[in-house]
Amino acid sequence: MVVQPRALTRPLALAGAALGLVLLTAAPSGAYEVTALQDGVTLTGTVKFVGTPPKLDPIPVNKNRDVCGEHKPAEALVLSADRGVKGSVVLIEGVARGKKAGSEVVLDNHQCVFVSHVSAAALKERVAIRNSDPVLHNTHGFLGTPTVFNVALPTKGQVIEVRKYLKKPGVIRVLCDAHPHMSAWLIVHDSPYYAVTDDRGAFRITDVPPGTYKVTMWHAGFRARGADKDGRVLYDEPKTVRRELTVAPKASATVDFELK
Ligand SMILES: [Cu+2]
Repeated sequence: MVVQPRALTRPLALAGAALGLVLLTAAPSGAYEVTALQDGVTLTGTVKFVGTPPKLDPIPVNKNRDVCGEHKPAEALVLSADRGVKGSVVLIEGVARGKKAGSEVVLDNHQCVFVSHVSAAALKERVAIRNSDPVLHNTHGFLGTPTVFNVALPTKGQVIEVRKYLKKPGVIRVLCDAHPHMSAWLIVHDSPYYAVTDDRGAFRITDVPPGTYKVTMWHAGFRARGADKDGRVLYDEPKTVRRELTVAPKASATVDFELK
């Protein structure tokens, strides 16, 4: 497949998000249906880093330093002692029917960072943005170049539901218009068959209907490429690795990925 990124009218990181979007929505996406599952299988695996990881500098804070502090750690690449990769997203492609979506996803503005740095949700799953800080955050999501949601959260404890804005699957780049040091990713999938890797680089997807699937691992770009005019750190394009997987009834299944 030849991927033709659109004109780079946004910073490099956003152009990268556009590219990720093209890759992740390539599978046919009919409407997902919830059905009773009899032979659901649990898929587990890990994402491990291979090679020399880049050293990422802390990101300077340029506003509300009294509340936010001076710097925040870069979260584009976070590895465990044995090189498990945190914050990779694993997606089973093309699952037309199966389990119910999970509970809601909350993207929290907490101590002036997004928690979590990487989240995933199924279409129609409840997704909310929260502000846990006593300062204004303005959470702005982009699907490629267009805005998907743009919500001001001036008040501590405020929660705004954004599910209604999530109309198609893809990779949403989440920024804070008030704080250039803040960034996150929200991957919206066409089914509930997704997971985000934990601190050890492990993931688990339950109740997978038996079948043969493509499984995609996505990770945000993590090689720093300077900063834009607002001081926002830019990274290279997101990486995707795709594997084919056959899930047999009443078996367990494993798929491991490498990130380079
Ligand atoms: Cu903010």
